[in-house]
Amino acid sequence: LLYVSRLLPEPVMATVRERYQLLTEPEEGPPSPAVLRQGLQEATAAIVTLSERIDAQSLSAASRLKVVANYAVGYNNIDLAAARHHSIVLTNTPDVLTDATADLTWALILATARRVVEGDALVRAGDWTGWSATQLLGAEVAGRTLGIIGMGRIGQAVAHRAVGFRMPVHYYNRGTRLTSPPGAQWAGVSLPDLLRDSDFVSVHVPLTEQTRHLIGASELAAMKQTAILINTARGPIVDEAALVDALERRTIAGAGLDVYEDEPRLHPGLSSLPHVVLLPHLGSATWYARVQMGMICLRNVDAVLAGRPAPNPVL
Ligand code: 8YV
Repeated sequence: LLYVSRLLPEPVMATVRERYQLLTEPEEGPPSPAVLRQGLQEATAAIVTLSERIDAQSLSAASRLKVVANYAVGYNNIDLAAARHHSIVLTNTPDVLTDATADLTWALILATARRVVEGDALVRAGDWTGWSATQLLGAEVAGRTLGIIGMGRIGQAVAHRAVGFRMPVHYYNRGTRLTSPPGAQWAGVSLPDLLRDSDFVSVHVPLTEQTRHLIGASELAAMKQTAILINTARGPIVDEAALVDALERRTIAGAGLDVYEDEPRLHPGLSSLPHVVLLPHLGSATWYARVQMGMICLRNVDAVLAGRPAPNPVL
């Protein structure tokens, strides 16, 4: 018996239905807490999304559950220690969403720097009165310094794309030093140096107790007044109240956000700022990535239920 917490793209659902008996028919929106609890309690395998909070209590009641396949690369929605304690295998969906998320990061870099959304709104509203030498001037992107916080799979994919823009990449990483690929200029630096020198600061670390509010008031204050902050990782890595304050006081020039501290709730003030671009957590939202994420979940469920090791365990 398989529990799928939400409706996934049709090719995934078709494969799910071919191979498994579904515990309940998933819906487009979030499951009610009762349905989620029951799903975890009765199923032998579950596919859940990042928006489903899987806590110690629900895992301790999940006596039949062998595997939770998280339909995401991040897994901050799941109590890892509890899963480990109950010997429930937890898996994620790495790699297939790396390019999609890196592309979206660049969409936000370009959209914020070049005021794409403001321009679109102006034209749509019928307020464009003609070309002007001073209208909607933005920031230069090519040749500027790109700061990347977290050089894992997605951070590196963002850095690779900087070559075409002739942008030196300053990265802050806990791990080992990386060698620059041909044509690129990558330099490992400290976080204060990265914040001081970067024209674009992009966040690519997972959400953990160590990274919560990694970017707070003092980090924002350390950024250039002309700098733009991009977050396609996790909302709580940035102190949103401090970010709104910095944007209101114009101590930084703008922000491109795909993730928020308390999704889908927006911090008051954020939506009225003209120099931010706000997306509804679309990082992996391509057909390719979202279908492959589902197929990876199924591969992991298949393996664990057949007594084989999961291909993408996070525990
Ligand atoms: C998902 C994500 O869209 O993979 C992740 O960690 O944030 C996104 O790919 C989302 O988490 C759906 O579960």
